[in-house]
Parts: sequence; C-alpha cells; structure tokens
Amino acid sequence: MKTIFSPLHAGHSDTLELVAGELVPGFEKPSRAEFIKARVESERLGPILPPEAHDLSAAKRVHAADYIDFLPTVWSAWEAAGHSGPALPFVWPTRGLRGDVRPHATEARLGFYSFDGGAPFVQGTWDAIKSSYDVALTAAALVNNGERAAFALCRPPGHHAGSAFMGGYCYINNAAVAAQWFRDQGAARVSILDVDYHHGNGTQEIFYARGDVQVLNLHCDPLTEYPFFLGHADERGQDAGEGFNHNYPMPAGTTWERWSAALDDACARITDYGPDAVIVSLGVDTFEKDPISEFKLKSSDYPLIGRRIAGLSLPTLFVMEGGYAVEEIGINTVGVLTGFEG
Ligand code: Q9C
Ligand code: ZN
Repeated sequence: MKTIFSPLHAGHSDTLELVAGELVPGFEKPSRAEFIKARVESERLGPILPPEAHDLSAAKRVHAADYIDFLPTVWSAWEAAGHSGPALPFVWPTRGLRGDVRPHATEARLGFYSFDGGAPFVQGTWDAIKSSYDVALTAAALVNNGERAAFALCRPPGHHAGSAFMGGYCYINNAAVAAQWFRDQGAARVSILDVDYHHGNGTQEIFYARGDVQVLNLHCDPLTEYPFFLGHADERGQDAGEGFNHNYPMPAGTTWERWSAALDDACARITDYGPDAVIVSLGVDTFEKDPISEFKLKSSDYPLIGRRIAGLSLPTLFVMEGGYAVEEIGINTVGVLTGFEG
C-alpha cells in the first residue's frame, strides 16, 4: 500500500511535558515518524508520497472554526508575549468558573481550547499540524479513488483532539477529518476503529450524537489511565448516535488473548454496521515495552491485528496515532500494515 508522509512533522520538536511534577522531554518526538518511515522503506510496503496541500475547510467540518483559526496564531502570539520556550496552558475554565469569557492572553486562550497541558506549541508546530492534516486527506483520497488501503503517516497524532479542544499530543483530529471527508464524498456510513492504548476521547466527542460515523475504541481502562474523564463502557452514544459508540476498556497488563477478543467483537460490530469505509486510528502504544503504557502486546501480535482488519473486506485508511517505544515503533506499525496485506 501507499504511504503518505511529510518531512514538515520534524519542526514539531523539543517539546516538554509534565510528568509527576517535572517538565521532561516530550515522548511524542520526531524520531517516531522517522523510524516508521525507515521501516516502510526496508519492508518495501510501497511508495512513500508527499501530501497535497488542502485548505482548512475539511478541518472545520469536524472542529469549531474559531478553534481551527486559533491554532496558526499560537506561536507568534506566544513569542510576541516575550516567551521562547514551548507554549503550554496552565489554567482551564473548569466547573464553577466562567466558560463564556474570552481572555486575550495566549496562555488563557490555550487553556480555553484544551483539556490538558499535553499539546505544546513550538515554532514548527503549526506547520507540522497542517502537514499531518494534509497527509490524512491525501491518503483518504487514495482510498476514495479505489485503493484498497492507504497509510497516513501522521505526526502529530489526532485522536485526543475534539471539536474545540487539543490535548494528549493532538491538535487536529486527522481520523475524524478523514471520516467526515468520506461522508462528504458520498459514503453513507464510516467506521472508526481506534486501537491506540489510550481512549480516543476527541473522536468520541466529535461523533457522539451521530449515527453516520460508528466509533469503536479499544484502550486501557480510564479509571486508571489517561484520559480518565471519558472512555468508559457505559458511553454508548446519544440521540441519533445512540448505540453507535462502543468502548472496550481493559485493565493494565492486558495481553493479546484478551485484547484480540475485544478486536473480534469490534470487528463483528463493524460488519453489522455495514460501512463504506473503515478508518483505523493506529496507535502501537499497546506494545509491552512502551514507556508510558501498561498493555503487553508483542511485536508478533501486530501482523495479526492487520490480518483481522483485512478480514472486514472494506476500503481501509490507516491513520497514525500513538506509540512511544521508538526503537520498535516501525516494526510494530508496519507489522500491522504487512499483516493487512497478507
Ligand atoms: N507521561 C497518544 O497516544 N499522558 N497520546 C502521558 C506519561 C498523555 C497519549 C503520561 C498521553 C497522551 C496520541
Ligand atoms: Zn496513545
């Protein structure tokens, strides 16, 4: 299959994140994408092509326009305020505070448009976000034009980004953008299968009241794992979306046996739903050696994921999400893709 990749991801670098009271180098770093690209090449998965530039209208189909318009302004406003290190929020309009005021200070605007402090901005962040969005749409177009599958090597990832919030290394929800784009091209129904270790809270929020995009999430139980405040088993969708959201929270320590049973159940639900296309939010932070995760999947399990997804016999778009064991991220990610190709 073809891979879409942009080198502009690399400008989103030297970020910081808060871990246990200390600011440390961000886990979501450029080498992730470079290791994946190198493995695509060494495994001869197929051609690696650059994205085509898109305007932001497809982003505004799933995100609030004011949120999308804010993102390109962050770094220059942060610099103009006299800062040089990564831009991070530290205040949020939580319960009991005013959600209707619009402060002018950049740190406050960052808090208004985020659910955590996990989406830092540096000089190259906007160009990376935009390139990741272009990568997703370009790969989606390949599938829409008849390719059986395509790989959007997106960086930064997207599944924690909601209609008007960033967080968890995510800014634009690339998988959600692609799902809506398929709908706008004439697909009646689309399924999003999120296999990242963390619950795709942004994706769920975007489609929660819709029946035309089915969302299935396999992840670590948010009672004990990030993002905590969404992703529980009783969240089934609302209004027109009732019954079209499915969460599979699993405990820390989960291995292939339990994880694959959830995958089988999710795949059966996709078949029952009968979508025109499936989008896989492909995180490989389920890996046993992932530095921030607690699942125990092995490298030999990843081709089996691809094989099971291929069994759906649907046009399939793979969109890169998480995975932080950089030495093995290429092996595991491309393992899914080669397993899919059989
Ligand atoms: N320092 C994705 O996988 N919390 N995002 C990390 C460990 C944030 C993960 C805590 C995890 C975000 C796309
Ligand atoms: Zn993740």
